[in-house]
Amino acid sequence: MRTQVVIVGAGPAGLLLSHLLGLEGIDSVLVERQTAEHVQARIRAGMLEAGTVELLRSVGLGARLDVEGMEHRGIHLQWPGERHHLDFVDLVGRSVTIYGQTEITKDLMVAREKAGHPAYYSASDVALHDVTGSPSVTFVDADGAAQRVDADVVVGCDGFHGPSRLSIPSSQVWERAYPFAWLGVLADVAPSADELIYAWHPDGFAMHSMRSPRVSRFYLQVAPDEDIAEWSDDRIWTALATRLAFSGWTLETGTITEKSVLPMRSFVTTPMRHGNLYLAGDAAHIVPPTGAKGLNLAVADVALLARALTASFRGDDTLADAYSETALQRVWRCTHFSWWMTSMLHRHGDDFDAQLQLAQLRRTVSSVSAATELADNYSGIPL
Ligand code: FAS
Ligand code: PHB
Repeated sequence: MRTQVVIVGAGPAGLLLSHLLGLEGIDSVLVERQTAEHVQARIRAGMLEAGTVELLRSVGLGARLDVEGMEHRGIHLQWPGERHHLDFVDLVGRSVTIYGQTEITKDLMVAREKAGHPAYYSASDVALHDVTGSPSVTFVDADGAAQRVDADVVVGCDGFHGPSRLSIPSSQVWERAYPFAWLGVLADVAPSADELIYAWHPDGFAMHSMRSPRVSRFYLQVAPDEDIAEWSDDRIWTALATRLAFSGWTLETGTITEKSVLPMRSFVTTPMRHGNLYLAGDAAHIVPPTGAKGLNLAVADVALLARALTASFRGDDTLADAYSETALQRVWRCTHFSWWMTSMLHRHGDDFDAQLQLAQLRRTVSSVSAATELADNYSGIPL
């Protein structure tokens, strides 16, 4: 096969890039290791920045988002005895929206089906070749047949564990592992709060999020090597009720439908381009999910890369030559913000550290300038 852009990975980054390129008349082929059902079923991100919502609407992906998305003015920050709402609309004029990554993936797959761009799911032995010359990707397709796609450009959207990053010989890596993980919980119960609650607690961080008026999403700080088998549903609800406790407020419980331990790390690889190979999304960077940046950063990479590749195919390489440097400015801003939110809210270190965290939380909810800095970053500095 021959195409203009071959994309490795059909998560949100790969699917959105293919969609954006298709709107500009640029052909692409997607090569994905898992089945489409597996990709759709992955429970991951939930919070969209204002810019992400605007972008999805502008490219014909806003229909279900506008009906099922839950627009929020801000978030609650909490510690024992205190709960404070930060109103992002008042502070920076931007809201945020809860709309699960699974829903975005479904919308993108439907759009791709309609556009008719080829996508190979259940591909194995995926390999990249000659990325600085005439790139190609080889793989074995779902029927066991050996395939090769020749392209002008190859884009690695294959996440943290994909092969694309390893095709950049001189890449530099920055990494920070955190001394804790998140236990993620999905439950069939109406949210007990109107907007997200981020709670600092001596026992550890907890968050109340949601997916719909009938489905709630929760996170608990646990040890990095926590065994999920140690967490019965009762233990989960007891820990959530303790860490989210607030006078006059009740946490509603329900049937837990999914629970898993999610690792926490900060990871950046540079450069994000090598010859005719570009990286976008988790293939190039990972942020701890405390700042709700992972998915939004992948969208920002892809929006930038789609513009750069479109201009390049039309004869102007200026944006493509600047892609890595431009994308990394946002990557490092979001990496810092995610690290800052994680460091402020997760219990670690000694009592002195706890006092510093509480001082930061009190400052953030009592100072307009401090609250504005959080609101500006969380709601998404404009693309
Ligand atoms: P993805 O990892 O989503 O997609 C990469 C795709 O490449 C996958 O479909 C994979 O199967 C495929 N692939 C891998 N190797 C391949 C190969 N060799 N050949 C072909 N295909 C290959 N972000 C938040 O904002 N909030 C959250 O709560 C949150 N929770 C998360 C929980 C988990 C367990 C993980 C891993 C991430 C979470 N994230 C969260 C971040 C997440 O949403 C990512 O930022 C988002 O999925 C990034 O999208 P992609 O860059 O497309 O990467
Ligand atoms: C989620 O709803 O999954 C979610 C929301 C905000 C975060 C992390 C995860 O910071």
